[in-house]
Amino acid sequence: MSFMTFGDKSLDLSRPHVMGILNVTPDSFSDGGSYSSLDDALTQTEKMILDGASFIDVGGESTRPGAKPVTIEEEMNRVLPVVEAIKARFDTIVSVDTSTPSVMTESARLGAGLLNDVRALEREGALQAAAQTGLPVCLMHMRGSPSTMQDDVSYDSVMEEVTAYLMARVAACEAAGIDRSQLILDPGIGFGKSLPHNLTLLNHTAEFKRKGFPLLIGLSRKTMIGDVLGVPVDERLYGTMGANAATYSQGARLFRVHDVKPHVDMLELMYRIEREV
Ligand code: 7PM
Repeated sequence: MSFMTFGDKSLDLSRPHVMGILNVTPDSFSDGGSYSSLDDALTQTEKMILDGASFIDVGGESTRPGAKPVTIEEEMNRVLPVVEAIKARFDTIVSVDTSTPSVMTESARLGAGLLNDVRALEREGALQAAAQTGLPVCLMHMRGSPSTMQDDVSYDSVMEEVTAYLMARVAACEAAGIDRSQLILDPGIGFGKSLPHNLTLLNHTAEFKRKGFPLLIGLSRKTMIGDVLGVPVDERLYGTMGANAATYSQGARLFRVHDVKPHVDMLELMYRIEREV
């Protein structure tokens, strides 16, 4: 029915699922401590799994505006050992936040279950690499590139542009041999959008849902939450949960977050209320 298979595990996408964010960029680790980056990543992973995460999203490229681009070799060195170590120790779905074809190929070989690409497989060779893996893919909308995306943001209609872009990427995936049943869509909150654009996208999640694909929402602790509430990044949990709940009500079922347990609990209530059992 609404099951999707992510490598060695299947999930019922009629219910909510939380994707825990695991950053393996160097600035996300404290150096000089007794923990290695890998130990730190595994400790965080174990906690997120115990808290109820269905996916661990491993990302080795900082998409922060102005961040310096990472080389393919560097991204491979950051991501692949973590994918391998998680799959060796835990029964979970590893999602890989990458736009790099060789990272997709090698991650799949090491047991990753989902390719999560903020560039929607636009990089040279990415469509072919993703198709080769046979894995599901999350296609995200971004206007521009991470270095310039927030520079001057204007849309005639943000809903129309994001929808048209995602449908064009769906078509490109199908042409490359990726079945539409393998695709998840994401409006790309904060990626080349002003606050009103982000609010419009969130208020119209139901329209994306009508396209017939599972939806993933990634807004955890993002600038838009800070812009609305006037709070720093470490005080954005309640706002994040409210915004995620608003999209759950409109059919989103996959939530990419830093704070797993609060979302697992919130979403369980939303699901039970919807089911009345
Ligand atoms: C710096 C800037 C660091 C932006 C991290 C980010 C999404 C994603 C990211 C999303 C999907 C963040 C982002 N965001 N993948 N990867 N959807 N599918 O704030 O919204 O986590 S990275």
